[in-house]
Amino acid sequence: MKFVDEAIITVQAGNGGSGAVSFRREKYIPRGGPDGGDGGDGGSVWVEGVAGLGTLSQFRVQRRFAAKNGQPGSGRNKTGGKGDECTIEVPCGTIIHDADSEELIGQVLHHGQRIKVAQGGFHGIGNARYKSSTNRAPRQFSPGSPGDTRRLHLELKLLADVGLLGLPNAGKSTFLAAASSAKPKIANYPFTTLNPQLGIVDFADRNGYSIVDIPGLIEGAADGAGLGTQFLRHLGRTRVLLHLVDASGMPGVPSIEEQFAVIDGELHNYGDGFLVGRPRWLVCNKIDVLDEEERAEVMARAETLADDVYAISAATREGVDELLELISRWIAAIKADEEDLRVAAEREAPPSADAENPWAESPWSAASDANEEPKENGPS
Ligand SMILES: Nc1nc2c(ncn2[C@@H]2O[C@H](COP(=O)(O)OP(=O)(O)OP(=O)(O)O)[C@@H](O)[C@H]2O)c(=O)[nH]1
Ligand SMILES: [Mg+2]
Repeated sequence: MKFVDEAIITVQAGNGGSGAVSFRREKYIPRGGPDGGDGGDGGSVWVEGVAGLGTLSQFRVQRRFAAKNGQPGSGRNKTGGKGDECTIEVPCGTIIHDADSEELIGQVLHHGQRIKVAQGGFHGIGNARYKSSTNRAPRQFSPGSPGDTRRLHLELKLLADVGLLGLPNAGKSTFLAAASSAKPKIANYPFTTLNPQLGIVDFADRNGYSIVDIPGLIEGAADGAGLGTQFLRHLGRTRVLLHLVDASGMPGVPSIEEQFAVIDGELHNYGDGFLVGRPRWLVCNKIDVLDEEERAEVMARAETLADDVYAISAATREGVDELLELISRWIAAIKADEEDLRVAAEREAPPSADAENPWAESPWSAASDANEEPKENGPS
């Protein structure tokens, strides 16, 4: 199964309706003036975020989207009707580029956010409006202008603060279920999780954060083995990665050192290794099956692998709340640092000083607001 979180689609806005050439013809009024009405505007194409959607796979089936043309004007000064808009629903986290120029068109971050991706054509003018003192019977009119047609490259990046990494069966989905109200599928076989899942960790007294669970990685994933590394892109903007290992030591389960090395190797092979430098905490899971002595031994070994090491049982929730608490503080501290950097950069004047801030170019910084059309002003 190939997970589709990229798609190329073609969008076509409606053409503007032509203006009409017409003259009043009524009994007893022999030479009525011009009464050709204007055309209607062509419909535009919009992309809109919808919270319930999780993939771009629908664009494997439908790749062309068109809004309707405006109607031509007609006699008796009748204006043509506007062409209907076309709205394309996408998951939140969809980035839109022009597929040909590679220009960034915008990012759909919130439910209900709308971005215009193809402008409908402007209406043509009917001959009634060309009437002047020197030309009382104009035959001029203008045709409507054509609507935009463009190819769009859509790319989905889930928005998450925390990313889960690990071999199949490490217990990532069990952890997500313990940490949030998400209900991922959990089973004792590899590749239970086939699509990324998002869960929100809620706190009564402060902001929560989101966790993304991706399918397990295996050796060679960077070269396409298993479900490959196509999901690693979702980890690209997280603030901390939790690398889960199965520490149960059960028969058939590789040692934590082996598990760690496989994932570490794949991170090095993915892209230009950009995930390697990310904050990554090692989480030894399934400690419920270990006694005190075994736990101490596993943790001593884990500490030789990583700086930040935790022990949990996702199944019994032991250690889970403590870990969630630490993550909350970590994220709060990073956000405070980002804010300091932003303020300092602003004080030192040139806006380009933002380059200091690693999150400045993040697609999730609020930079896309210019593209955001308030829904009330959107077409009905
Ligand atoms: N004893 C014990 N079993 C656990 C624990 N956490 C998960 N398991 C079991 O380990 C198996 C795999 O759990 P999942 O959460 O599906 O693992 P995963 O990492 O999401 O696996 P994939 O989706 O296949 O990559 C299931 O049978 C879980 O019940 C734990 O803390 N203790
Ligand atoms: Mg899973």
